[in-house]
Amino acid sequence: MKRLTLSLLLLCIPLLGIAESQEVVEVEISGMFCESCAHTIEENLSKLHGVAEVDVSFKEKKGHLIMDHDQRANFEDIRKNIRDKGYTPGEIKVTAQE
Ligand SMILES: [Cu+2]
Repeated sequence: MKRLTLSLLLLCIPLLGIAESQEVVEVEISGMFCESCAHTIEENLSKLHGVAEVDVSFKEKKGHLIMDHDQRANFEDIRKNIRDKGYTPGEIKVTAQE
């Protein structure tokens, strides 16, 4: 029983590590005129290397990217990815190291 508890603890340590080191990036996006624009950008951003999750809000005119464990966002790649779909990226900032 004691051994099982220890194994569980050891399993949890790397999981906590992942949770702490995930970077969240916020990017302003202009040029969207409907929900489907947001969806298009979202899909394209999700193809970027190291991106775990993407959420683009048409209302907020912003996108949020959660990076994979130990991956840092490349702002230039994000800008290029958005421009490739015909939209205009604005300010990009890291909002959290989750
Ligand atoms: Cu649209």
